[in-house]
Amino acid sequence: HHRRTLTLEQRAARCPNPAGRRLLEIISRKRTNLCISLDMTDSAEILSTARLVAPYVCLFKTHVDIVADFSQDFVAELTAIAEEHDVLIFEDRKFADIGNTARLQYEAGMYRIAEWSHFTNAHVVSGPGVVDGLRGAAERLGRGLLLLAEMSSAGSLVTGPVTELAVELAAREPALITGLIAGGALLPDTADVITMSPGVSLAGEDSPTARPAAGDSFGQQYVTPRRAIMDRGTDVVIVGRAIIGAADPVAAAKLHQTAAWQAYEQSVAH
Ligand code: 6AU
Repeated sequence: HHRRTLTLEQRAARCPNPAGRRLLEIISRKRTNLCISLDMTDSAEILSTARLVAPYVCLFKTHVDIVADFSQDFVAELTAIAEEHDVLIFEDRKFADIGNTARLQYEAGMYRIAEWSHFTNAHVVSGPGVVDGLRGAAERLGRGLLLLAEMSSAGSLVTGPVTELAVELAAREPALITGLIAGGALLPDTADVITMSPGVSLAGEDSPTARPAAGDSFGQQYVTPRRAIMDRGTDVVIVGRAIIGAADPVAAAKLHQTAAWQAYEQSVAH
């Protein structure tokens, strides 16, 4: 089992990034380390699902470029739901260009991601300049950056030197790079970096009970919250279709929250 040395409260108190600190406080207060991936294309559907699952999650993850009827009113509404329920927002934009283009994509265009998203993520395949492109708005607005250090999809090339660069940048500057997207912890909890893992489902490949749905037809691969959190040491599990595609999304959210929180608590108990 992965070893944690700090409590959530200790991690929150020393977290050098404002969005990261708020997230750790929410996780501890609401007893949930579940991030819901709201991968739906209709804004009304996203908002109604967000309202239903809000009590059970710490983070709403969006892909605004798949929303057919995107508007700033949609963002305002999602923000209101998030504030009412003590949830933060993570736009899963996966910036990957040169720094200057990433800067414009983050701050401008019709989405204006930096204005409303507490967290966003970036690939480091183009080198560390992408972080410098995102830095200005992130520091001005107190946002947190998450770097992709590993991916959940089969055949991923986010490995080796790409993983190493993401880990090195996060370890060097946790005040800006508040987290890593990875299958498990790549740094000790004293590094002040929050790990978030996608590719999680109660029907993951190691599920003892569910008939394993170990992936989808596009190369996605799933493990259970328990494996991601207890065995691999991740902090936050990102769950999409196992909740939003369930017959009863609220029941599925509760089940994933409970499993993920129990796994977290067991991995801090000494
Ligand atoms: O639970 P799912 O498979 O329905 O959705 C997983 C979500 C999707 C992906 O775009 C995202 O997680 N994701 C990411 C992220 C969060 O950056 C990285 C990755 O390696 N795999 C992955 O699935 O919205």
